[in-house]
Amino acid sequence: MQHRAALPPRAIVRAPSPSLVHALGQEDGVVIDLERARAQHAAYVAALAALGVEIVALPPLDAHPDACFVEDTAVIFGAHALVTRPGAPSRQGEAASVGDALAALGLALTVMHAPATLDGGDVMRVGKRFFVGRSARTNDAGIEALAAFARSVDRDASVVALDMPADLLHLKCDTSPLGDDAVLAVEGLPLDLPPGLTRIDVPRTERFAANAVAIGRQVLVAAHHPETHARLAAAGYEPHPVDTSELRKAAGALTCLSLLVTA
Ligand code: CIR
Repeated sequence: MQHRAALPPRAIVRAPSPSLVHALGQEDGVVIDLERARAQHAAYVAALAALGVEIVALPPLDAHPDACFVEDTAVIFGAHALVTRPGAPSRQGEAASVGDALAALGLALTVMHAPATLDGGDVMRVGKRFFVGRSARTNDAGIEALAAFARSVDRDASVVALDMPADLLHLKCDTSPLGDDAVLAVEGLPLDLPPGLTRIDVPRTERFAANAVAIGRQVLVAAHHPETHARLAAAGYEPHPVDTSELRKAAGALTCLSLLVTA
């Protein structure tokens, strides 16, 4: 029997367009420096590539100021993808082209329809368990659509919904997976983890660093959060600090800038 060689991880990304300066989530008086945001995005993509990730770069979408935050437009589970209907109406036109890119990579697509809404930033998968935030962006119909998708791919998949406080955009602002057997989570976040999973707590003072991107034991993590870097290193991970401070002005963190395909 012939075995297909394992593919390297791939990441869908999309550079910010000039309209990023109109992105959602900016606080009054804060101004995004577009050139700096572009440079930080490019450095983030370069950091992924340096870890052996193949980059699939989609063209910027000037009609959609938030389009660089590709994570919100799909949930990937093995060789399957759920193309979401993002909760912000201005973002719903972003998803189709991401779906096309995922299909071109060989993933089987399921497409979410109204009235469901769900942002990928609200979904954290650890192995076969999906944690999903019920938030201003993700509604009950979206959670049901996620559960149906997950169980259609693997009947043992489970979905745990968590109510997000009004001041938290997405679940993954406070927690993110480190592969299939560990999570990074801000101290005090209640997460019912399956037995055997490791939890690495992030101090409240470094909350932004709870959102990190793991490629095996290598972890892209927010720069200037030394205690989190130290805790990752102590747990056997290699932290790679990246600075995305301009994208943070639009409520973006690290996971939101890519969609990882590993199957
Ligand atoms: C938004 O409000 O939709 C964007 N400005 C930020 C999205 C961040 N997405 C994510 O963390 N998954």
